[in-house]
Amino acid sequence: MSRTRLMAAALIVAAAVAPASAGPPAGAAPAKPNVVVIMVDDMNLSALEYLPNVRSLLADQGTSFDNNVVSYSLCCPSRSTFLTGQYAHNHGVLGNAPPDGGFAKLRGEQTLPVWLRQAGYQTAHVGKYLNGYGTANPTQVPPGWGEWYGSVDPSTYSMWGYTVNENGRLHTYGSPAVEDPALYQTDVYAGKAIDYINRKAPAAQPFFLSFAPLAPHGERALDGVDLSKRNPRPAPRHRGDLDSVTVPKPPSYDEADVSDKPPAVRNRPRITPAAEQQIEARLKGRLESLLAVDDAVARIVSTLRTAGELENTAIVFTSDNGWMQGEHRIVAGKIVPYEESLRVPLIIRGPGFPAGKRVTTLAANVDLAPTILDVTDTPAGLTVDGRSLLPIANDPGSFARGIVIETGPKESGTWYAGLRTPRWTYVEHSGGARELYDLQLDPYQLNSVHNDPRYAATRRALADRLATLRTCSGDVCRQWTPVPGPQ
Ligand SMILES: [Ca+2]
Ligand SMILES: [Ca+2]
Repeated sequence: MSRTRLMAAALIVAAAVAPASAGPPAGAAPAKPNVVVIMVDDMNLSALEYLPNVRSLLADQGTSFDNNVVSYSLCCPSRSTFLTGQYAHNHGVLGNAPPDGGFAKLRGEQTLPVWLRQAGYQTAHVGKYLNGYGTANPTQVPPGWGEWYGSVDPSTYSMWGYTVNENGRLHTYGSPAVEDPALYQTDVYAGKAIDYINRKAPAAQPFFLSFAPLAPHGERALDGVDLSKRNPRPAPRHRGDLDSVTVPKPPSYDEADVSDKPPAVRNRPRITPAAEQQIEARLKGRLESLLAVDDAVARIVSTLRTAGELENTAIVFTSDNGWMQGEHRIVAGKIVPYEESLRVPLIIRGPGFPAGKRVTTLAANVDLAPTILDVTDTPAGLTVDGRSLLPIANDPGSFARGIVIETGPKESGTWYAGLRTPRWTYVEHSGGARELYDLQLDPYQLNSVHNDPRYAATRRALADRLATLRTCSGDVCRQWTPVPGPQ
């Protein structure tokens, strides 16, 4: 028998056993929703106002978690929390680089894409993954990803000249110094995301797409160079669009009295005009780079709509950590236990998330995986520390909880562990410094009350809760006993 006739015979057999219709049988559960996670890098909450598509297509059509924090405000630990639903003290990725952290530190066999794939999802990742990815083996595809377009470090940190592992084959887009509009990182990634959606939408099988552009994170090669240059560089079409922005100056900007703060802040100089210029230059690069992300959001939503998948797709928009720009005299950076570093946007549009709703209930990045698992009816492969935000989106209530805020490892010499609750930020620093802010009375964290006798009972109670929660796992992380206010 010829090969063609063999195949024809096989097709006849397959047709005989296949059901007459591809649709679900009557009474079957509705198709599982697709999930698209858009995770930007180092975006602080205040940048949201510059992203009209994120606001109109995601926030207005979905649920905004306005009080959302990350537990460890640094790329690799935070992204590992997204992938596991665990605090850093459980997933063990305690930094961006070996030996404490980095790509190699995460146990990839137990992560969200693995669980979703086991539950019948098609999966894909586009863009930045865990720090250090590709340095040891640039063609490696981490477990769980059916399609893989991961940027290889350190080229990840360049808007041009980045190398992408495309399902095992390396492709470099342009070169760092040539600003070819067609090869701008965010746009190229968006093209891959859209192509994936278009290819996967017709299938009955749902998909999980992780989309992770570098913006608004700085480009490594530009750090410390000519301040007239944007860092990161925006797409050429957006350069200058936000040239008129000025540095926001909340009451915590260039904090005048830092006597309440630990030495790391107390020893910082006031912000000079030159430092303010640096902050402003960085701000323009950051915000203008985000405009391409905003365009990508519009393209992704439009593609889902055209494909008929928009109403059955949960779209998550968030950042791995926040960003300081002059608050408490910190000119640039993250990792610190202050609101601008801890708080990031979290918007979820999709089935079960009410349109235009704003939720002030405390949420955190440990909730991302539990929420996605809930939405997709998928079991976790390990003990998660967060909780699903799906019920909270529908019935926020005002339940109290304490989110662990932490850095590490303890061996590093400089670390902190603390709690962020709806009302309090309490921090225990290595070296003995303490901070306690009453966010209800002092939302800008101008006056740490850790030594104020009226707050002694509050501080004792928070220290007691932290002693349990700093090593918590699973249910223990979700338990909370109320803390007394000032006496
Ligand atoms: Ca980051
Ligand atoms: Ca102060």
